[in-house]
Amino acid sequence: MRSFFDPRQLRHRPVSELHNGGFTAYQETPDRAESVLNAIGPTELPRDCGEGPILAVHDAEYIEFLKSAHALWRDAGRDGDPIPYAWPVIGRRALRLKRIDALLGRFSFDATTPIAEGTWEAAYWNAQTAIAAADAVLGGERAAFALCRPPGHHAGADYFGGYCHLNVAAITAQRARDAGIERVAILDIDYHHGNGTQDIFWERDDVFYASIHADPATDYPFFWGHADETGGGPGEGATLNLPLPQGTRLPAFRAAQAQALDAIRAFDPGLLVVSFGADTFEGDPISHFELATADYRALAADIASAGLPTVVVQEGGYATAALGANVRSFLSGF
Ligand code: SP5
Ligand code: ZN
Repeated sequence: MRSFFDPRQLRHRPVSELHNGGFTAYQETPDRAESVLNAIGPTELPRDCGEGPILAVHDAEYIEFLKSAHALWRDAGRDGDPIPYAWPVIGRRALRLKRIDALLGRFSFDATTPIAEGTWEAAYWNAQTAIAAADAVLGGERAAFALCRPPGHHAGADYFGGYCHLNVAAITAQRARDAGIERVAILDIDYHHGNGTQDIFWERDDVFYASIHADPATDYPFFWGHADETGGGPGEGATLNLPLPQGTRLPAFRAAQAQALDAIRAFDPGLLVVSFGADTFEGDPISHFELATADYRALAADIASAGLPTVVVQEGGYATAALGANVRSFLSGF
């Protein structure tokens, strides 16, 4: 399978994150990408398609913020990495505040995702990597893999969080729409619900979003991903949430995925985007499902049997030493 990656994706290197009330080493490390690269063999560099495909999903003021946040933080005399701490939850008035701390709150939904010096550059090339995989499939490949890092599915049109800045699955889906594919489906099998992807396509009937994830009653991101969230307005019925309990193993996961694939087949998309997180792995340090390395091949084989042109984008997976083997197992199922 053709795979894409750009080494500039490694330039996002926050030092620490707020976790369970203290600061711990940042989990979403550049080593994750190295683990995958070592396991899957050579990847292709993306070409530079510019900001157009990013702005087809994300708000222009949010992109300007991402580019400038780290410099504004330094201008304010700060060390370390920018982390938000106050949010405009009540009323969310469209105040055009300039102070970096206000901007950080305006454009985020959690405090776990610092913006480091190289974050914009990494996010930009991360998006180009996804676009390159999309273009390969739009050009006739049966399937392609984008080694996306940082991940994307928690990022909304105008917010970051959950280790994500640009929503690579959404950018991929929109790229296909703009190339003339009438209906696109996204299957999200990261351990966490992809709240950003759901928000972006909530009211749309041209992009179907199906997610299998840990029950948000017990797991991050808590406020999205419950089974009764099915889309709004014209998008009613084009969102499918299948939360599962902690401790889930292959049989229950596979059954949920079969249900999602049935719904996707009924939607009859011209292209499938898979948000693949390997944080469902039994050895994952922050998650609580019990999938084994060989299980990923079985899950991918089920997805492949849907017979749809497919773009796989990497999302989470924090058991770094095993990540490469888990991704290789998944890709082998195609
Ligand atoms: C893309 C992705 O996988 N993002 C995940 C972001 C998760 N951030 C918060 C996780 C909080 C986990 N709490 C774990 C408690 C472990 N005992
Ligand atoms: Zn995750």
